[in-house]
Amino acid sequence: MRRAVCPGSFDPVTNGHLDIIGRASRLFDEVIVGVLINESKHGLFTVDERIDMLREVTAADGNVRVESFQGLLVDFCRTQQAAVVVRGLRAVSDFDYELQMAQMNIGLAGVETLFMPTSPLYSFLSSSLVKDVAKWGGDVSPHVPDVVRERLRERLVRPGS
Ligand code: COD
Repeated sequence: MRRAVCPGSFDPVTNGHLDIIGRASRLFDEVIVGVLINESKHGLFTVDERIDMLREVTAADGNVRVESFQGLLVDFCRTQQAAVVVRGLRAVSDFDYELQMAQMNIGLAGVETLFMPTSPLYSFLSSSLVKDVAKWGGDVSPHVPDVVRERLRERLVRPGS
């Protein structure tokens, strides 16, 4: 079985992430979305909340599974029996960091990285920007699924606003 891992923080999942996950799911028999548990970085959503949202919005893709992981990505790939990592590239600015990670991962464990170009619709989109826009009451509905927009509203609504 050809399996790939789509790893990330997904704090929260955006339409840009979903575009990459959906396209990967058409190339591989199974895609495992790996949500990093990062104890040194406090996110807006807990890992369990991110997983809930991801599971809900990928439920229609029959071959996508969502799991959390801690530690090295290559170790997670080994436990999932996946030899490939899929990463989205938005711009040249993503490339330096992504190349370093890809080369480290192949050196550590022979795990290959497949880079997928973002859809032009989402090339500017990131979880951080979405959170910032939502925090100040901007409309994020073109950028995230409805369930995420609603969770952002609940989490970021300010008393009196
Ligand atoms: N369009 C297309 N792709 C997008 C978009 C968009 N608008 N937005 C995000 N993406 C892609 C990203 O490029 C990435 O491929 C994926 O979606 C997830 O993005 P993020 O931002 O949620 O995830 P990151 O970049 O924070 O994930 C970093 C990892 C968790 C993969 C990394 O820190 C890691 O592997 N950590 C584990 C420890 C480890 O192994 N360290 C050594 C690495 S060499």
